[in-house]
Amino acid sequence: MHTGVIMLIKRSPNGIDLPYPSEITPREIYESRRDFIRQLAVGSIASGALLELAGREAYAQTPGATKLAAAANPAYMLIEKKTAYKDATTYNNFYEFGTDKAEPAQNAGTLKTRPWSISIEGEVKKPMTLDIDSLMKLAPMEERVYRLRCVEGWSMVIPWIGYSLSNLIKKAEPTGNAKFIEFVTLEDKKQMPGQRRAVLEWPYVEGLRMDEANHPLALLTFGMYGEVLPNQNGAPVRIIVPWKYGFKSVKSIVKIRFSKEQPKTAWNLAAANEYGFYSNVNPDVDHPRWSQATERRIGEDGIFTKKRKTLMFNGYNEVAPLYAGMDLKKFY
Ligand SMILES: Nc1nc2c(c(=O)[nH]1)N[C@H]1C(S)=C(S)[C@@H](COP(=O)(O)O)O[C@H]1N2
Ligand SMILES: [Mo]
Repeated sequence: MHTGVIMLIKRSPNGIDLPYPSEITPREIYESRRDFIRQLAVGSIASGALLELAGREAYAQTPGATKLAAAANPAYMLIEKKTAYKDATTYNNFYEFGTDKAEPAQNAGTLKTRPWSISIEGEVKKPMTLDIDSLMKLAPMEERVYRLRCVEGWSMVIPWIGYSLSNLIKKAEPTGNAKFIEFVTLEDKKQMPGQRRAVLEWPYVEGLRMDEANHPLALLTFGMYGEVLPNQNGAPVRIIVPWKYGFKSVKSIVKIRFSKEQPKTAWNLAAANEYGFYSNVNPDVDHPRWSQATERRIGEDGIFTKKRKTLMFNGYNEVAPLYAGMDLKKFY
């Protein structure tokens, strides 16, 4: 599905930047639309994409929020209608600010995202503490439109901003013993009032196998919709692992630890029979209490709206080789 779009959008000299609306002249818009309609006519592109081309719409969000410049990476621009900014920032799971979907947006104002540093520890040749602003300069920022599928059965389509996590891993120089990587959220009851209740073991922890973490899709994420992350979405830095259920995408990270052993994970600690370490999106493996075969796209909640089929690996088939020979019913 991606190739069609790449063909019709003007390439910049480095071959990867898509133009921002402000850089597109009316004539280019006209011509690309014409090409696009031709593509539609030959049936090589999904019709929903037409809405998208009409402009990478000017994102209108939080008044006064810090903009975050990024070049769109065409290899990762999912062609689906993006979730409304309002929905993506008011319907959240971030238990550190409450278990209700509306609470993170209401309560996350107490989170202080500057100064902020991340420590890189464990099986690395270069353990270090990185200030958030230097971390943001480690690699060029890219915009990538990913689908996020929550284990609860809903999904969103969000334009994230960040760079492949592999850039940071490379800088840390993992030792030969580093087989896994663990991510730890901030723990501070003052800033995160939800941590006063023992709904999960704090701090929230998650982990990936080293080869998963090094997959180019795994995104160290600093922004969304053209701006820095709102607090409720995991400011100032989180990961997005789009082929896994949303809970693997840890928010507000303060520590990244490389290890020999598979790390513990917050949801596995809470309910091991329901949430495994891998947690790949998989329509064929039901949650013990509900089916995972379909999903509700946030923003499409009419009474007559049909649910969408959930795709294996959330549609990111390129990760399949990571699990070759593994029984994904066993390693759920
Ligand atoms: N620290 C932390 N990270 C977290 C969570 C959380 O409760 N705490 N919730 C997870 C879940 S269940 C989902 S679906 C996604 C939601 O991300 P979003 O609010 O940006 O859509 O964040 C994940 N990351
Ligand atoms: Mo989730």
